[in-house]
Amino acid sequence: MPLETPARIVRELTSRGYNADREAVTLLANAPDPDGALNEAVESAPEHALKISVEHVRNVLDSASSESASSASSLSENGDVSIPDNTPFSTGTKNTESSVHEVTSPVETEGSISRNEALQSVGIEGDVTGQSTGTGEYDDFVTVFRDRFQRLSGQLRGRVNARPTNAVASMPGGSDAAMVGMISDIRSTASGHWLVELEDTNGTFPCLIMKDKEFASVVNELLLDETIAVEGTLSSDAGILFVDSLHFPDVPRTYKPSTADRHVQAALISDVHVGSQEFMADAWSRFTSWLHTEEAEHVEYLLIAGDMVEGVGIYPNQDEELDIIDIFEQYEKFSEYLKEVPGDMEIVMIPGNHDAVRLAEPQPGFDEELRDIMDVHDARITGNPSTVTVEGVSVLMYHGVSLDEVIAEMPEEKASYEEPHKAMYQLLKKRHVAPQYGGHTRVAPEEKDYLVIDEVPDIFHTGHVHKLGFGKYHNVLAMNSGCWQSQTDFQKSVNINPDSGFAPVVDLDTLDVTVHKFA
Ligand code: D5M
Ligand code: FE
Ligand code: ZN
Repeated sequence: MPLETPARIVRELTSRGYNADREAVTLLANAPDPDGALNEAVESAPEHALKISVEHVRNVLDSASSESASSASSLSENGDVSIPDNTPFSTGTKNTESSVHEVTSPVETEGSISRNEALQSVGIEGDVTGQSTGTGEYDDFVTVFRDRFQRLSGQLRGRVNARPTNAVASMPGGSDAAMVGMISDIRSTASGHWLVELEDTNGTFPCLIMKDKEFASVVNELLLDETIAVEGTLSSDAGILFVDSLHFPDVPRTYKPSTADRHVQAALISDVHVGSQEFMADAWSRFTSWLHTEEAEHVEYLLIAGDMVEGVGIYPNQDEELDIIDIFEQYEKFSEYLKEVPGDMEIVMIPGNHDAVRLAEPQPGFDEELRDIMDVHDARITGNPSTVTVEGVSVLMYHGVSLDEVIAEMPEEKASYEEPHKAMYQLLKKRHVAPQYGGHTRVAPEEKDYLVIDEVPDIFHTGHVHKLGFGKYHNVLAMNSGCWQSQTDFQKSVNINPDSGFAPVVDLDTLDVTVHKFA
């Protein structure tokens, strides 16, 4: 009897329009006649069933064992299975808490495994879907900036004895003073010092950071529009503040992340790009078949941080690399791939810049038409960004378009494509997922700024730059999750080497990471 790979069974079921419990797939795979059992399970499934359940398969198997059914084995054309290679290897990602292993061939599953769906819990906050009020008028921009400033300055005010810019302007020359403001300009002076203009709701005030100050190197991490606090001494005419210290809203160093009460794991992925010629279907199927194995039994959550599909008209000449040119067909295909994920896992997904929602952030979750296409798995669909609380662990999910900008603006050691998690640290430090306005990242004005990081998350999950990198920033796990698309022509032309086919898995009880490679 050949061993059947669960992946092949899942694919067969998927092609016939069914999703299946992992346990059901395992039972089918281990049946004496898997094809016969699968055929019978499908034929006897209730008319409107979307999912083949484990009870259903048991019934089929029970009756088969008494009748001794048999049928031609159309499923066993590549029925050989090999054990995953657990040899650790390096991906260049430095993190002592992580281990990496490679799964390059279909994986075997033994016995039945099922996840206890009753223990799973997912909560969502900060989702703009259905809440968007912005009309794009000038007033909306004023409102959203005021909201941003109020909330971020609130985080800083307790730490310095700040006064409004107009009050500082009327203080006697030489006084000590502190201010909280948004950066409206950064210039270097003729003598190599830095002039940073801060703006609050009362006006603006120029602040000078001397090049020989210990903290002067912090200037290269400042972005326009971010909110900071400064302390220093006023010039004799009270026209400028000489800065002695500078503060970001930041994450407290002593932040204690919450963890789950049981051993349960979440796979964090992004940038699937179905519809692109470079979408790695084989790696994806190896991943989803692995999810059906015992080794993945604790992986109960799958978080997808945007770019489900390749989309159309996203970048110039993108159409030359499209495998599927119709956007709806891309989502239909994506949902086929989603069906391969065990039915007893919870999926949460947000859109990215390739998805068919508005490009400006915050991006609402998919509309009804796309939800209908993707409802094969009861996935939770929420906006970009959103805070998703999984068994008590809060995960800030954000696609990551602003990372390109942070990486472009900052020196290599502070943010780079090789270490995308460091660019994420900058966003945590600024407590805003897209601090700089008017650049690459399009921002839609709303009544409140959904892009402010009000509460410190336990995990920060982004994608977009197609590089895998993770690390801890003040105990917050920052994870940028790679992609499922091999190098595109554009990426070749600019020397971007994507990390494709990786699934980082986080232990929600410890926040430790294991990276699994499927390509
Ligand atoms: O983009 C993946 C990464 O590649 C992200 O860092 C942007 C960059 N990228 C990809 N294509 C282009 C083009 N055509 N212009 C500029 N930057 C690009 P993603 O949007 O997730 O595919
Ligand atoms: Fe992408
Ligand atoms: Zn993207």
